[in-house]
Amino acid sequence: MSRLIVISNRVNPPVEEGGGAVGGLAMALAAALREYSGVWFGWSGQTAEGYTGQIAIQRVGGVTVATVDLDEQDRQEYYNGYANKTLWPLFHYRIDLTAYERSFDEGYARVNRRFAETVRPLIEPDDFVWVHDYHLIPLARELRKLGMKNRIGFFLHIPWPARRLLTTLPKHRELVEALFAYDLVGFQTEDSLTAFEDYVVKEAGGAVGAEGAAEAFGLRTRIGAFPIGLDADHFARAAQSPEGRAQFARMQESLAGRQMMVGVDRLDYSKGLEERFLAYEQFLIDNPDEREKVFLLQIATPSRDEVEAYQDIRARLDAVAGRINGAFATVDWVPIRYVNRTYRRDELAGIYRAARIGLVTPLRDGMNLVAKEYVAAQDPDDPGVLILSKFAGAAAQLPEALVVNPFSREDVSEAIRKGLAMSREERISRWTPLMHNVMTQDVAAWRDDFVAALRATERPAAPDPVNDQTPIASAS
Ligand code: GDG
Repeated sequence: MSRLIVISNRVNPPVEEGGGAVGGLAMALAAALREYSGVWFGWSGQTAEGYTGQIAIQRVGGVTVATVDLDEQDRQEYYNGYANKTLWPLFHYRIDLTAYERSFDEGYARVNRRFAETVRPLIEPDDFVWVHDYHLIPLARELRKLGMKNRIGFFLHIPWPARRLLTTLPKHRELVEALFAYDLVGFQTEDSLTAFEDYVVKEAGGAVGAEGAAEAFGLRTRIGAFPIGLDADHFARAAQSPEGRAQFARMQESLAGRQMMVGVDRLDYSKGLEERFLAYEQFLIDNPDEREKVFLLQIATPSRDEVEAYQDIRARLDAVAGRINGAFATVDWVPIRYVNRTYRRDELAGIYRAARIGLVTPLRDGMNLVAKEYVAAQDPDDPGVLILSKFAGAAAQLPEALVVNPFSREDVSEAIRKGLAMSREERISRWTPLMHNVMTQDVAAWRDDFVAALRATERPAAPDPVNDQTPIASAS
């Protein structure tokens, strides 16, 4: 069987069963690599003096990983720069935070070229290559330049932005053209897929076909929506594991008869934490009777803290949480428990299970796995209520949640009130289809759908306008 070579910016498979402070991407990829034998290649997270391209190979958590160090300039221009100061904010609709700096463009191109040269010798002719996320959009083009003919797929974990936003990027055409070096380009949602098609047709003068074919720049690729899922069964069991149960019991005890709402996020401006705190404050203002009967546990794991926008959001959250607690707390009640640390995954599962409400209100999110984790961890006989932003990719799959506009304090405040008052019967009837979706559209389904679609692609050179019979139509 052909191997799967996964390439992503960071390589961090979970090191211990149930534990590890890894993100959604890491959990998903480790699950994929255990299924197909293969290699996970990427940056070690370390910097060294000058780029050497020296690969370190290890077995971690049942997965073979191959990592390289970056040099300091690469880290600043590629990782902190183009990836996290340009593409991340732009793709999350924050042009106000987007930096357009030429040195970042150069660093991005350089690291993609270096990655291609370094990983090339690890790849055998019939391997499938699966590249992940916005850090590595030009990678296939660089690999093709080195003569690689393998099938290469790309999956974007974050939203694809609207055409008018994307065109604010000086080199937007080059970025999109690079995607056409892949055989398959996957998005989280139909919404992102449609936004991409809109660019292809209206900006690049290309065309898209009903069967997921896209053509532009004299090149052709296939495109599709592949919503990512959870390692759901595993996560549901984690809530019942000894650590999960212990954490659940600890939370139950600390409730002291109150209801808990929980938020778990990387400390990122896209997650809507400030808006969430303010909406909760609105709830406390609108519902004085509910004060002291409820609290919000917000776990916010520090992230990308070398980037100023992340330092700013952290400082703002400290201030807003402090102000709300100062204004509303009593001698034995604090409205927001704000925690900047990480928990083991099984502990998180126990925390989710103890919460009456899961508050997941990003301003923009590719998918959002926390929403799915909250659902998976619930007690089927007494499940909690998921409040979910309409701007999370997950909202398209989880319509039985209380779907809110995270920019509207009133909307979120109203949903909190409704969630706290919801009968057990209604909670069960909403949770049942949510759980069905989370369990069936899991990470294995995502992986298998993507890999099957990649295997099914045939790599044409450039389209042949005379002999080509594939119907391609303009998108509306
Ligand atoms: C990107 C896209 C897309 C958080 N705190 C702790 C902890 N976490 C874990 C959560 C969850 C993961 O981090 C976060 O995943 P998300 O999906 O919410 O968000 P991103 O990190 O922004 O991921 C996103 C995802 O890629 C996958 O495609 O869904 O839209 O932005 O799993 O549980 N985990 C542990 N301790 C913590 O304290 N163990």
